[in-house]
Amino acid sequence: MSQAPDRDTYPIKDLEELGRRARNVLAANDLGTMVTAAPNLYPHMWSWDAAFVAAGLSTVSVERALRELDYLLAAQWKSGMIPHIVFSDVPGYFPDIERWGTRGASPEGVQSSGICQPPVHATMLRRIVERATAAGGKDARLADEFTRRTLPGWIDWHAWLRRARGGDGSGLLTIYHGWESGMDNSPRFDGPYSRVNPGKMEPFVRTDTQKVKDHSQRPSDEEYSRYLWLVQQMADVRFDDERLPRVMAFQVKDVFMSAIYAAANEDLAVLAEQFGLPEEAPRLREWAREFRDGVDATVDGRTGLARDRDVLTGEWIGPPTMAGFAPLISTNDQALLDRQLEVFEGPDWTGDPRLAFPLPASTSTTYKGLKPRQYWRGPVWPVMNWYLAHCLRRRGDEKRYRRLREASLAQLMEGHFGEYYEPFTGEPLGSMDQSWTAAVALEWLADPENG
Ligand code: 9WN
Repeated sequence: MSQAPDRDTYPIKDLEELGRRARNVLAANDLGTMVTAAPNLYPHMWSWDAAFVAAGLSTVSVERALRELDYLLAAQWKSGMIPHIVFSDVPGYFPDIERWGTRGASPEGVQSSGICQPPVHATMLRRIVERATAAGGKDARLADEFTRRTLPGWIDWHAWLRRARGGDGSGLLTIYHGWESGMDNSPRFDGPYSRVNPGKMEPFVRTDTQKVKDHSQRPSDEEYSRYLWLVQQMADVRFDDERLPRVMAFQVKDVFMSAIYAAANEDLAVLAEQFGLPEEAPRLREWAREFRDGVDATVDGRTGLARDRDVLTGEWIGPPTMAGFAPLISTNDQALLDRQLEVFEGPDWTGDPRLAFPLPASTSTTYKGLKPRQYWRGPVWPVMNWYLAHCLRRRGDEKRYRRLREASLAQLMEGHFGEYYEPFTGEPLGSMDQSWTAAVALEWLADPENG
């Protein structure tokens, strides 16, 4: 099938059934304190997953959605960093808290990893607040109280990103680990990782490959040894922000994360104005401008795609991955936006007639290094489809939002809520019942007009 079926293709009862199953997935993954990222493979809270999960939860319960964000924010480090994992008591994920060496680094009673993930939180909070405000009554009151109380924490998070990762005037955030991008083994990072040479470290046993039986769907052992080496490098300097630039063997200017940050600063500025901290808005808008410009400046005129940069070699990063569409998230330049949309809908991306559904794959489907079943090297990630569509809709592009919605619903209708999907066959891969996939299904199902 090369065209997404029209909305009318689905009897309303099938859509209701999809929604019922998505709500069940979130309920089953809910430990009460947190909704784990996936039932088996990821039994903890992940930072950007939690933000998307909260948006999905808010279609069911605004109160539960806000609790999710509260739980994440309670793990914020003194520096302002929001860690990428907040650990539950459920065993079975590696690297665990011992391997991270972060015991005591988080607030009392919380255990976390020592790196961050893309800052989608303010954008998702704004989404939840809008939904709650439209609902009125108790939901609106809860959202008002929550936003006023937590705004300083979210602003500290953004200030940390600017200070610790983006204060060099480039308008781009630095990551010290591929995990920070959320797109762990994307071909974007092949060059930088090829220069990471693991030294002496404790042996380790992976748990992910015990859970995902087809190992070709996960990163390789060689990739994992580099991931673990970087964790050790950070632990050796006690995750000290000042020392990381001097010791880390992996340092990349992440263009996708920078665009997310630019957009989230705009959203945070709006929230600050509405909920009692208007004096913060100008500096948030200034960061938005700085990073929007930083992202725009990375675009390769030949391909129309934005690029990451390897800080250690100064080189631009070439492979055509979905990170190249960072300007769709953040740019204000109409000509650039038009060019990006042309590429996005062209034969190397959603216009590839071989696709099961016209959705963006994590790596261009015509790229020679494409691995259609392997994680961030080719599969389609439902959560990214929704996020990009949300950004387009924010610009008023309802037509493209709906197109992506139709294709996404067609993809999700098979009902497993896969972590990612094979682009040509539509087969669900990785973890099943992945929370953020269920969450975005609920978002798609929420009334597209009134959202
Ligand atoms: C490492 C939880 C996370 C997502 C990431 C995704 C994957 C972890 C892993 O799962 O990463 O952080 O163990 O593979 O790449 O985006 O947040 O769903």
